[in-house]
Amino acid sequence: LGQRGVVVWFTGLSGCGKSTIANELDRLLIDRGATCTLLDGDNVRHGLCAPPSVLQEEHGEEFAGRFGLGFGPIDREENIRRIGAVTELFASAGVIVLAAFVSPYQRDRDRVRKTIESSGRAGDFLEVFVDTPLEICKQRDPKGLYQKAIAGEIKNFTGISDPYDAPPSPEIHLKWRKGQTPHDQATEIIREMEKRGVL
Ligand code: GGZ
Repeated sequence: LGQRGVVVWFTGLSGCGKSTIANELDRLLIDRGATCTLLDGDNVRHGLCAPPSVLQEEHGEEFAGRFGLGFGPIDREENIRRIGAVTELFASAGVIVLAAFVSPYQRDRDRVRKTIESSGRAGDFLEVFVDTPLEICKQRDPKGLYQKAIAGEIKNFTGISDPYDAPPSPEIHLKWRKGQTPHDQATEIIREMEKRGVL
């Protein structure tokens, strides 16, 4: 029997640990011989959803304006829609997709869930809420973005000047605990995947 395609969708504030946990999970899954892929802001925002510089030079500002995405509400919606479509393609090819995006709006996450589940893949969308308190994310502030957002230099910043809808019923709820490592959290996800029979 081939591997089952599944979408593990991480959501949470900037700095909550989504990408770190997803990277750790990716490593653990590869060790088990799984075929998986990881999508996050670092690769997608600079590729699929970036104002493409080469085409921008060729076609002028209009191109970036029409197809490059920022962080306004409609841009985020389109960002998540594109990513959702890509995760569906991977899942239907039997790949385990790890998607780590702030994805702050419940409506957008639900739409991705529907996209996956309505293509005959009930149970193949696992929403992982990386529930790290805003105060901790602010303290970490690895890129100095919170500081800038608080100073008003970045607009529409999730948790500061833009809302975050906490998922009411995620498949996996990773509550922050002092001293817990990304490895512990990734292991918790593996256990839950096994329990649900997707691994
Ligand atoms: C939230 C922002 C913003 C604003 C730039 N709001 O911690 P990071 O840096 O590496 O992760 C954040 C990333 C968010 O991109 P996503 O594609 O995940 O967002 S969404 O799902 O909402 O479309 C952060 C950085 O980009 N960043 N500006 N205004 N995060």
